[in-house]
Amino acid sequence: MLERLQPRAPDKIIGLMQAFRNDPRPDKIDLGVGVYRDAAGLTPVMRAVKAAERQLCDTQTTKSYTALTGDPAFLQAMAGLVLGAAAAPERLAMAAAPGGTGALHIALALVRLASPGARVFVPDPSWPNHAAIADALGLTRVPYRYYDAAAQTVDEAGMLADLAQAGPGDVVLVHGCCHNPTGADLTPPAWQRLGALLAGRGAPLLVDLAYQGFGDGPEADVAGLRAMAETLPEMLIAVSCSKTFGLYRERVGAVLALTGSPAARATAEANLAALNRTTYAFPPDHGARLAGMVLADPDLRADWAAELEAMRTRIARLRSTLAEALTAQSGSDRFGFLAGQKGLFSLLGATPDQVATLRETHGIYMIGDSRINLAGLSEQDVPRVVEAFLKVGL
Ligand code: PLP
Ligand code: TYF
Repeated sequence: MLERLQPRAPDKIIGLMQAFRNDPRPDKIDLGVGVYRDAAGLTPVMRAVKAAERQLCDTQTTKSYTALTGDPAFLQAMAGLVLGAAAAPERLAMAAAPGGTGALHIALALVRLASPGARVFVPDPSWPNHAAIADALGLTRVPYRYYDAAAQTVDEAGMLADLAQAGPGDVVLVHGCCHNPTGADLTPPAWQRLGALLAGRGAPLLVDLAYQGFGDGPEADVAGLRAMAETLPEMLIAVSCSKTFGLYRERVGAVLALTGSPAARATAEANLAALNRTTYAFPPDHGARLAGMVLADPDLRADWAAELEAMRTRIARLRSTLAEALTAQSGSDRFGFLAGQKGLFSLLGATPDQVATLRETHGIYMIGDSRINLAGLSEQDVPRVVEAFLKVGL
């Protein structure tokens, strides 16, 4: 039977990660996979997470099962971090999931249970897993205009025009902040206009929140989604703790589902529990518990917030350093947009040939659509990277 399986193309981002590892050149530069890196090129275990892990190791008395929806303390802490006071707890159904990817899968599976014919409106471009997950669930995908590549900004008029097609039973996927791959985010007034368009349309938002704290800070980065929680009757949020807590391989995430009433909340949560049960039963606990401990302990939380802020400012500094160097060397301001975009990623605007030459000739790795991870740069790499970008004709 298994010989009937069709071959599959590997995930392009994961494939590039492997190609980078296999490249023997000592001066290669990885601007590919989206993980935070410090000045030494490492993706550290955050200090507060390490401290919580030591504490957990010393005090944990059992590893017996938790609940199908995961550790309640973790979920309460995530609701506070993401939504603050913007959502009434009696309307909020929650479940832990393995990473933001697991949360997206469960959130879209919940949509499918509620609305089997749902169309998923996905920004163009977006993180490739959005399409992959919607397809795997058999949901129809509708791309909507999001990025104006010439202007390097959000195409708000195109987005609103396309989303006017969303109707009852559909779902609209948006990035909460630090859009992957463009780094172009909605402004607060654009969020308001999106909310006004969707209110009363019967098509809830599904917010993918994977980079809280990497843009303008942990509160500012969720201002848009909090405004939506106050405006819209229903909303789904798929949260990832991979970047914000540096917990990548532990697989920590959560679905937060804002429902229209307390009765709908109980039913939604029972359905989230059932989806978890049939997929992996209990979601992973170790990393989720660490995130919950960090957020609940004032000292650990303060240290985590300080380290997150240092990560955020390093990314912002690299953005302006690269933009300034490119501006100086090219004698034009065509790279100025890099400084103003948010989070790990921007699209350089290079052709596939230029991307290939940068990889093959210069040892500089980026995704085929010319997405770069700014945190992959070190300050001393900047002159070489700038020279290579201009040499290939950018
Ligand atoms: N959503 C976006 C836009 C991402 O870039 C990522 C990757 O980090 C995720 C969700 C989920 O990541 P993970 O499953 O590792 O938590
Ligand atoms: O976009 C990225 O690089 C990260 C990491 O299937 C990632 O979000 C990439 C691909 C994938 C899972 C995670």
